[in-house]
Amino acid sequence: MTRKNVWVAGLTTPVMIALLLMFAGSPSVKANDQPSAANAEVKIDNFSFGPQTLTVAVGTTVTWTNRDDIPHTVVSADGVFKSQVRDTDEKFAYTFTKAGTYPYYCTIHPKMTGKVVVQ
Ligand SMILES: [Cu+2]
Repeated sequence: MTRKNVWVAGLTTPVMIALLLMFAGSPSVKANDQPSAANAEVKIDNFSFGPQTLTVAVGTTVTWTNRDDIPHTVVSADGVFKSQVRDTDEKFAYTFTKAGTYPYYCTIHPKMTGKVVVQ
């Protein structure tokens, strides 16, 4: 080894170790900061969806929870998603992977409507 190579090797090894430690420590932090793992909630209560219009980012999982003491459904007007009948405290979740406006309603009570806007 020349003098120069020894110097480079001596400098590089601690840098490599530091980088390896940074990468080794990062996955748990990244998992928590994942923007694509966003969640949003809609509550169904007193024959209405709240918020009636929900705006979310692409990749967001929206969970509807029936807080009413009456069964409801969450059905996309355009056939994009369709829940089964959700009884009290039952949930339905859908992940929106494309931007757009998604109107939906309850098939048991068609006057119950809501909208998810995905940006
Ligand atoms: Cu309903």
